[in-house]
Amino acid sequence: MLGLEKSTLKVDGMTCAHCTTRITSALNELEGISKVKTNLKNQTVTFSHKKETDLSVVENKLKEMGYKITK
Ligand SMILES: [Cu+2]
Repeated sequence: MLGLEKSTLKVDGMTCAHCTTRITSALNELEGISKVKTNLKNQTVTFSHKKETDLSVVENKLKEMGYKITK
């Protein structure tokens, strides 16, 4: 889709397939966040969003779920 940006966050504490499934569905529910993909090996989460989307909603959601953003 036009005008979408892609961001990747490094997430600490993502240890198994259960975590990745949980994170993927939780972030996909967030307003303005789409195409969430997790990479367990690299401990990253990648997603698409509009330029103006405030990414702190993603960071806060992950923190709330007990994960840490390491950048
Ligand atoms: Cu897990």
